[in-house]
Amino acid sequence: MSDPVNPPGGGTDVQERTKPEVKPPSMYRVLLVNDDFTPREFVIEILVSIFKKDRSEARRIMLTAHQGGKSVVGVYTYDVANSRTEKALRQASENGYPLILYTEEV
Ligand code: TYC
Repeated sequence: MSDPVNPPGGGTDVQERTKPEVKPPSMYRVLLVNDDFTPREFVIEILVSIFKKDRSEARRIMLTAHQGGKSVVGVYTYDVANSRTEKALRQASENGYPLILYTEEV
């Protein structure tokens, strides 16, 4: 009978890893939704101040949502996506605007 602790052949082989030990973190997409009331400039300001976009990129993201209904703001880790989205929603609501952003797993 073979001994599982000291297998025939010496048992010195190292088992090759088939899976990485640590999974990369799941990533989350933040989406911006168009509405008829939030001013364009307010949307741009949110994208610049909270999502660290430069003005021309912020304007492009805003216009994509304005024209097509929604736009991808960016892809972030769970914590960054959710904290920035919550901050943006809070600022919009504090200013009386119905702006919607949401996150989804990539
Ligand atoms: N549609 C808005 C307006 O005409 C501007 C706007 C753009 C609002 C993008 C939200 O996600 C948005 N004032």
